[in-house]
Amino acid sequence: MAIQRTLSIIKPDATKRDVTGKINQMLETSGLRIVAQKRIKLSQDQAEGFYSVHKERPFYNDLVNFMMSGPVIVQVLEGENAVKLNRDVMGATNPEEADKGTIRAEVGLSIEANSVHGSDSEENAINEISFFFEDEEICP
Ligand code: IDP
Ligand code: MG
Repeated sequence: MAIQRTLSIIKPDATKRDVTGKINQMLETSGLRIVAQKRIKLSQDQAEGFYSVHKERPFYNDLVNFMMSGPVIVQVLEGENAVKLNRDVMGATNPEEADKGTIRAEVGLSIEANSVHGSDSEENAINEISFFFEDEEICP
């Protein structure tokens, strides 16, 4: 399996509770390197655009508002099989269903406030990374 990159977001519930270091320690310990990172407040356009695949879902408006409710950390992770590895370390969408030891099980609060986002395919990873980062902002 080749070296991949994936987009990770630390969500507002986690920046608010000052657990970004704990989350990134879990990511780094798993073998993922943070090769780009910034702390930003999402605009309405950014939050709506980023989650546009979910716009028909009943939770879309709440999700957009939640993602604008505080700062987020957007970051690019790099490593062997990074897309799936990040999803494995994150755990299931609902923290109540996430395996013990995963970020969502240890840190997540609810199915919405589940602390982290991770790209779900290599193709989406490429698109999501370019949503937030210019090539020259990525420093492997
Ligand atoms: P994922 O983040 O595990 O890929 P998705 O189904 O892509 O899960 O959903 C995107 C985000 O939308 C979730 O991480 C979560 O914050 C929110 N979400 C998903 N399902 C629900 C729900 O049933 N109620 C409220 N929020 C949800
Ligand atoms: Mg998803």
